[in-house]
Amino acid sequence: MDGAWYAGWRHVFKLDPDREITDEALDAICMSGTDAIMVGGSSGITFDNTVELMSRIRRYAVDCVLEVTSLEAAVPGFDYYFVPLVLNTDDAQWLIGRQAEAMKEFGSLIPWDVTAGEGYIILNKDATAAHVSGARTELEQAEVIALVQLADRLMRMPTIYLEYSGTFGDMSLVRMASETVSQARVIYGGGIDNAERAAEAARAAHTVVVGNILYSDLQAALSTVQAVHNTPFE
Ligand code: 1GP
Repeated sequence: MDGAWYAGWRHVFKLDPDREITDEALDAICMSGTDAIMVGGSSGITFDNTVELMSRIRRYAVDCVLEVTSLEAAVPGFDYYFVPLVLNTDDAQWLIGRQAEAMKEFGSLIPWDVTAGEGYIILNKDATAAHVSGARTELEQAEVIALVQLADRLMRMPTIYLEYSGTFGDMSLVRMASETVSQARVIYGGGIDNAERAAEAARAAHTVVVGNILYSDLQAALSTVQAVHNTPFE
């Protein structure tokens, strides 16, 4: 993980191409001091809305990464790419099938030096991503840690994303995951809606992702940047 393009990212804002964001709000987000903007979402993602959002973010110097969840919306021009593999689904298309399809289609065009896999573990049963991918979210702690070990040690995944989108997760589990990994970076996302929660997540995970609150309380969202940057990973 040392030296990788995502290795220094502590705070990331996640923007959904399928949701409206004003120029003023986008300016504040891109100038906030966040380490990167991730573009991604679980529904309504198209080539056109992804290109549109990318070109607006590209006016700023901030790093911009696309989380690629559909072949149609694999847009060139981002700084970096994350490819999620859903580890807690029984539906193999979300673990490896769609990704294999993408390799078949675009393998020779993929910029490998700026592309990294995400071992995705979805832990909120109400998250759209859980519905879409058929994720088994009701996992015991030991089962989650087993997946983390598998992703880190056996698959050598560079990042492992504990996804609680829409709800604040179990920080003791996130901490345990971060303590378990030998080389992967643990990314946490879900339900961060104020500076206190951001700091709590920053103590437990290597990278903290803030999404939804950008659309409902921009000031609260912006306050998470400093909170994360002022909090050491323990
Ligand atoms: C979503 O993990 C991110 O993919 C962030 O979650 O939208 O709940 O902040 P929230």
